[in-house]
Amino acid sequence: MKDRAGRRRARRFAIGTAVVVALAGMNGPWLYRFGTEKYHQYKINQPEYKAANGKWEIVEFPEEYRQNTIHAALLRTGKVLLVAGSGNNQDNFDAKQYDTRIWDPVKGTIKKVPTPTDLFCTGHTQLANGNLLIAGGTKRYEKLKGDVTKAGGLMVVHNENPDKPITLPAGTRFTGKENGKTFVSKDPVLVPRAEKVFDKATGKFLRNDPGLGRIYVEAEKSGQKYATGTQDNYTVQGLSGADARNTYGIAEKLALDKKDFQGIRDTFEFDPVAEKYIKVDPMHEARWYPTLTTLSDGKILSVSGLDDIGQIVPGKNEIYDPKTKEWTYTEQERQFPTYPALFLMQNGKIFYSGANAGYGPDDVGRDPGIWDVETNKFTEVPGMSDADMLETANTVLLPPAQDEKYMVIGGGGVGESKLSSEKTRIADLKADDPKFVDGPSLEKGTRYPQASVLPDDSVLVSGGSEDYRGRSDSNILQARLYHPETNEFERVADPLVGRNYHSGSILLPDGRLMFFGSDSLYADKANTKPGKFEQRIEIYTPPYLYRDSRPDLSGGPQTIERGESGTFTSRAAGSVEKVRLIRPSASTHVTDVDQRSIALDFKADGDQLTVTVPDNKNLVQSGWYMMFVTDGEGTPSKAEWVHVP
Ligand SMILES: [Cu+2]
Repeated sequence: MKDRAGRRRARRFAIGTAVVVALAGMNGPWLYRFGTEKYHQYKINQPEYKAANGKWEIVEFPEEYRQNTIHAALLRTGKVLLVAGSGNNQDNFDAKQYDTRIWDPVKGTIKKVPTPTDLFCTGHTQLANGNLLIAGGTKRYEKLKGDVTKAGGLMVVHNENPDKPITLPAGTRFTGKENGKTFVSKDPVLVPRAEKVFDKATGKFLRNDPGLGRIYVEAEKSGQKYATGTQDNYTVQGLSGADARNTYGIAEKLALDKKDFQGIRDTFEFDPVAEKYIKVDPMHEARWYPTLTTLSDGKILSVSGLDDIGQIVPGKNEIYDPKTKEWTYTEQERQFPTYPALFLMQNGKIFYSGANAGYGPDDVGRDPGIWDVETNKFTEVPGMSDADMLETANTVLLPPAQDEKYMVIGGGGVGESKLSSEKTRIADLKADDPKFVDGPSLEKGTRYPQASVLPDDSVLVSGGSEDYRGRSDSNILQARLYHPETNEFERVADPLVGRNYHSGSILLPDGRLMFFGSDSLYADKANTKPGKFEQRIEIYTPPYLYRDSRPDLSGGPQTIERGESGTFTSRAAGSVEKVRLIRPSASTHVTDVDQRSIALDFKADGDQLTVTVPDNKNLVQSGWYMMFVTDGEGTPSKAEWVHVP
C-alpha cells in the first residue's frame, strides 16, 4: 500500500545520488562553491524531478499592487479576486485604506478595484449567476488589555412590555442600581417587545418573556475606578412612565478587559464582468468571520461571526435570497464558533466538520455533525480524533463529491494554544451511521494547512505551521498529494514560502494552484520581533503538467442544465477517463466551503465527448463550474467554463 510513496522516494533519492556522484568525479574548488542550496536548486529544476514532484514558483506583484490578501476567489472570467480590506493592519484601518485586486493568472495582469468598506474578515460564496456574495467585515480592530482605557462591555437591555418594541439611541446612559456607576451606549439598539407565554395545556397566561437587545457600553471617563466587579441591574436614563418600568439593563462586570474585533452588516455582490462591488441589503446581524453556505434552494445561509460589539453572534443565523437580495432570520437558533466549516449535503442538510477559525466559547457548537436547518435537529458525527484541536483545521469534500467523504486536516487547540494535530480524519456520510476514522497522518502537528482539490481527484495539502500563527519559526515547508482511492499521502516538492494564519489556496482553470497570504505573529524564532504579512503569491504546478501532452477540450455549450447533456470536442476523447465539474473556490482562513469536484458520466465518439450533468441540485448547486477532462495517465485538460442554471 505504500508502494507509490515508496517508489517516489526511491526515485528522488536516485536522482540525487546520480548528481552527487557526477560532481564527486570532477573534484576541484568548483565543487565546494556548489553548495547545498545550489544543488537543491539544480535538483528541483530537473525535468524528472518536476514530473514526479511538481514545481513551486513565487509571483511578486509590482510594489504598488501588493497587499495583505486575506480572501481569494476564482471568478468565472478566470481571473482571481484578491481581497485585503484593511488587511489586518491597524494603520490601514485608521487611514480607511481598503484594498482589492483582480489578477489574471494567465496574462499576469493586475488591477486595483475600489473597495467600498473594510472587507477584512468578511464571508463569501459563489452565487448561481457567477457573482460572488460578500457579507460582513470589520467595524473596529481589537484592543488588547493594557490598551483599553475606559471600562466597558456588553449591556443586555430587557423590554418587559409585550405591546411594543423600544429603541434606545446612541448615547443612552445606564446607571447601576447597586454600584451607582454610569455607562454610555455607543450605538442605537432596537429591543423587541416581550413575548407572552401561555401554558400549553390550559392556555393560562404564565408570564412575559422580555425582549432582549445587546449593546456595547463604556464608562464616561478613563480609569480603573469606573470599572465594576460583578453583575448589576441598570436603570435606563431618559425614560419615563411605563417605559421606565418596563426597560432595564443587565450587565456582567464592565472592566478594562481586551476588546475583540467588531463586525459589520454590509453585503455586496461582486460582479466579475463589471469588476465592481454592488451594494445589496445588509445582514440583520453584524458579522466578523461569518461562513456563507449555499442551501438546497439556492439561497445563502450566513452563520456565526463576531457582532458589532465584538461578541460571538449567539446563534442568530440568516438567509440571503439572491432574487430579492434581502436577508431573513432562520426560525431557530444554533450557535457555532467563527468561520465554521459548513457544507451542503446531497440530502439538503448541512454537514459541520467541527473545523472553525477560532472565536467563541470552547464548549458551544464545537462537535461535528449533520444539521437540518429547517427543523434545527443536529445529529453528531462521532469518532473525531484530536477533537479539541479543530480550530484552524481545513475541511475538504474529497473528490468525487458523489462519494460524500469529508476529510478534516490538522488543526490546533482553542485560542492561542501551542497544541496542533498531525491527524487527518475522514467521515463517509453515505454510511448508515457516519463516523470519523483516521486517515494518513501528516509529519507534524499542523494548524492552517492549505488544501485544494485537483482535476485528477487528488488533493494537494501543504503549508501551515505547528504553533499558533507560526510562532517559534514553526512554518511547515511541506506538500503532499492525497489520493482518495488508496487513502495515502504522497510527498511532493516543498513550497518556497511558509504560510500560516490568513492563508489559502485556489485551483486555477489551467490546472495549477495558487497560494496566498500568511500572517506570522513574529518574525524570529525567539518570538521577539513582530511578524510581517506575506504578500507574495505562489503557484504550484502539479506533476501532471510536466508530461508530454495534455488532452484538449473545446466547443461545448456554455450552459448545461442538471440532468442534461452537452457535447464537447477533444482529439483525446477516446482516452478520457474522468470528467469533472469543479466549483470555483472562495477561500479565507483555510476555509473554503465552495470547492467541490463532481464526476460526470460521459460517452466518447470519435473526437466528440458527450457529458451528462447529474440531476441532484444539492450535489450540483446552480452556478459556474470548471469542466476538466483527464486522460488515462491522469493528465487533465485546461478547463472549459460551464454554467449550470
Ligand atoms: Cu483572521
